Amino acid sequence: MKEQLLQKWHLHFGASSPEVIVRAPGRVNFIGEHTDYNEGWVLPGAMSRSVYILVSKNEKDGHRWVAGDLNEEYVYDAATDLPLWGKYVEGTIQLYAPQTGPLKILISGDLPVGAGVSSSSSLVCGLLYALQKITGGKETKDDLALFGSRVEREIIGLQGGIMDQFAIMLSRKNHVMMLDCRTREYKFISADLPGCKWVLINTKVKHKLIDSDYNNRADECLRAVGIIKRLYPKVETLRDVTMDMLSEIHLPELLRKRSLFIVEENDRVHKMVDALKKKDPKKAGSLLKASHAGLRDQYEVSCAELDHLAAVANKYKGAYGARMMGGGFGGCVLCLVKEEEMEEFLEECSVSYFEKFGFDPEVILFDLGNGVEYV
Ligand code: GAF
Repeated sequence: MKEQLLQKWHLHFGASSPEVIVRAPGRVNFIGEHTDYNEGWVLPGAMSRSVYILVSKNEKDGHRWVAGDLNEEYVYDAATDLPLWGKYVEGTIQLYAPQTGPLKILISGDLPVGAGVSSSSSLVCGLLYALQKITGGKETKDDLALFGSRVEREIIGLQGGIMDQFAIMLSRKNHVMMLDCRTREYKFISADLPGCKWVLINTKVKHKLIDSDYNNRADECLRAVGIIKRLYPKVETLRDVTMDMLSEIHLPELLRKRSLFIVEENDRVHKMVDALKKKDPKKAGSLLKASHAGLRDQYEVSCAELDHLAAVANKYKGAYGARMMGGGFGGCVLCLVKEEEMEEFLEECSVSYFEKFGFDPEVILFDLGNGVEYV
């Protein structure tokens, strides 16, 4: 991989080598969806598939940024009308290292974009890690993850949480991270279940969360908290809400559904940790199924393609369970499958998907890897 990256770099920037090369993985999330911006719990990990970011100072020639896989190159000045990836680059530099001079940047890798595996946060976190090396910054990876989440909120305008950035920065090979999004404490748990494999199937329905209903969901959660607070003043976010509180309070139906999903999804994170510790794939699978049903019916962030794949997977005898993953409105389904059934399972899902929608989904096999690192 490094050789290929350097070749691309030399093609665009000539003979000199980059000062730093960073690998920033994609994020998978086993369970705990949309709970992060409600200060709840999540259970993500880092994928083996990654974005690579190569950076050097470029005092002489000004900013030159290249998205290698898109064949897009920008000689940047503030008036340039940037595509979304360029806005992430610009925002990260402005927020973390506004005094750094012009940079040569090459972005490349094998992480699908718009598939719900957090490619934009991988870009931001990878760039932060590279900029830290170039500027000699001393922040911890936790601090950098918080910078990453600020880019999303303050520059791009997505009211997201901290899950993706913590997973991308801090993950540990073969483990998932149980992260408390209020206290920011985390611990690692082995995600190995005997005789099983986790796999992603990408609907190829691309989503840009900023153009979706994502921010409306964050807003609905805040509105629900506003009402719940009248009876329970100590409630700060939906993390503090219990089933008993919900049964006592009269919320408008829409807000009741959203709140119920978050309360139940938080509970499922704890139950999934327990299932992983007990090496219980049946329990893990039933939690995935329940999570998908909630995301579809209560939180309403799924789509026909995700629902179809999840339904086929959840009916398949050799699969324990499946659910849509990430922000929603497109992207991937995460499935837990018996190892010896994997081939047939993927065939069945692909054929059925093609019959219904007229194009093939993409199978994404992955291992759980480490967080950002220098290459
Ligand atoms: C996106 C956001 F960026 C995360 O913060 C999280 O809310 C996720 O959607 C849904 O769980 O990836």
